[in-house]
Amino acid sequence: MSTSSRSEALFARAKKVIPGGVNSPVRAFGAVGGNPRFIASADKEMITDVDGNTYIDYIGSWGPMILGHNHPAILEAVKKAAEKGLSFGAGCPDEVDMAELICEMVPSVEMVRMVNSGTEAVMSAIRAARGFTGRNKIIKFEGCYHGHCDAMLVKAGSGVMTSGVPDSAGVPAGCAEDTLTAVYNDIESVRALLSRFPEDVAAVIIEPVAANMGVVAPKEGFLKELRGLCTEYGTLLIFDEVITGFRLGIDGAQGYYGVTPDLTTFGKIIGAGMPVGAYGGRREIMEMVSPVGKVYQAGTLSGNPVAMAAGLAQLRILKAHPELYRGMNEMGAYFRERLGQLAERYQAPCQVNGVGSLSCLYFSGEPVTDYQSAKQSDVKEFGEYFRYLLDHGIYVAPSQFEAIFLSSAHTKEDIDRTLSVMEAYFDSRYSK
Ligand code: KE4
Repeated sequence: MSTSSRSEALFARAKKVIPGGVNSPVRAFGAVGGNPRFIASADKEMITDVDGNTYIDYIGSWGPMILGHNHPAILEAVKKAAEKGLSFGAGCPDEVDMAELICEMVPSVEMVRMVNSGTEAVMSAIRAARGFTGRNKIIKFEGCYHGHCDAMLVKAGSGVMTSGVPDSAGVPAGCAEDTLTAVYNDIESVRALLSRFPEDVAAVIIEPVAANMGVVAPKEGFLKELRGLCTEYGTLLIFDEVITGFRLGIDGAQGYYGVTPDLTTFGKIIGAGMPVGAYGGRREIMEMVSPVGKVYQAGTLSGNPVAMAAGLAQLRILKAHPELYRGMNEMGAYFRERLGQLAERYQAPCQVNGVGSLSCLYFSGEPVTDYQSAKQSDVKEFGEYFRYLLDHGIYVAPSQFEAIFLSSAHTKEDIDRTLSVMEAYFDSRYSK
C-alpha cells in the first residue's frame, strides 16, 4: 500500500491558508474521499506525488497536456522565452503568431483575442455576443460547465421556461435571470426557449462534446439542428471548445462534426499547461471588442510571451503531426471497447461513453445522454473505484462527472495495464 504522509501533511497545511486546501475545488477529493495527492513532478504520461508514488495520469492537467508532460520541444520553447523576459505588457511577436495560427487552424475564427483562462474566454465571448446582438439572454445546457463567471453559474428556474436562478452563493439574481437552461441533446428544449424569447437571446453556448458531466456526445444531427435554429432566430452560436479545441482534431469539435459556430472559446491545449484562454470567431463580431468596438475586455497578462511560446510549440507539433490524433483517437476507441467488454463480462452496472481521446466510465445501469441520466450514476461506487485505481497507480479525475484524458504519450501498455487494474476492481466487486 503506498504511503501518502507527505501529501497529507501538505494538505493539512494548505487547509489553513487556502479554502479547502486547494486552488480549485475538484482537487480536494470531496467527491471520492481520501486525501488528495500533491504532485512533485510529471513526465510524459506519468506523474509522481510528493511521497514518491507514480501514477499513469489520465487528467493531464484537465486537458492541456495532450502531448504528455514535459514535452522537450515545449520545455525548450518556454525556457528560451523566459530568458528574454517573463512579461512585457505590450505586444510580442509570439502573440501575433498565435493569433494567425489559431485563425489558420480553425476556419470559423477570423479574429481572436487571447485571455488567461477558459472562464475569461467564455465571459468575454458572452459579452461580445450581447454587444453585437444588443440582446441580453443566453441559453446554456444543463450539465455543461463553462467556467465560473456569474452568468454561467446558473441553473434552470422553477419552470424551465422561466429565468435562471443562481447556482452559487454570491451570484445576484440579476446576473442569473438572463441565463436560460436547455436540455443537452434535446433540440425541442432549445426551440421552446427561442420561440418563447424570439428576439431576446444573444447566444446559445454549448460544449459540442459535453465533458463536464462525464463525456456525453451530441446525438446525430443535434449540433446541425442547433446551428439552424440559431440562424433562424438571429442568435449567435458559441462553441465552448476549451476542452474539445485542438483535442478531437486540429480544428476541434467544429471540424469533427462539420458545424460552424459564430464564436468559439478556447483554453487548456492552447496554453500547453500555461494559463491561456482565447475567444474568436466572425470578424464583424470580434470587431465589437475594444479598442475597435464598444465591448470592453482587457487583461494584464493576455498574450504573455512565455505562455504564447508554450502554446505555439504545442499547436505547431499538433499541426505538423495530424497522425497523433489518429493514434490518440484509436487508443481511445480501443480503451472504450475493451472496457465495455469487461463491464459486460462482469455484468457491472456501467456505461462507457466517449469521443476520440475523451472517455468516461459511468457507474449507472442506464445509457447516459444528458445531465439527468448522468446524475443517476452511483457516485459512492465511483469513489470506491477511484480509490482502488489510485492505490494501484492509476490516476483518473476525482469525480464521476469528469473525463478520462488520453495523450499522445500514453502507450498501449499503459492502457492494458489500466484495463487490468479495472478488471481486478470489477472482479472484486461484481464477481458472482
Ligand atoms: P478555466 O477557467 O478553468 O481555465 O476554464 C473553464 C472551462 C470552460 N469551459 C469548459 C468546457 C471547461 O471544461 C472549463 C474548465 N474545465 C474544468 C475541468 N472539467 C477545469 C478543472 C477545474 O475547474 O479545476
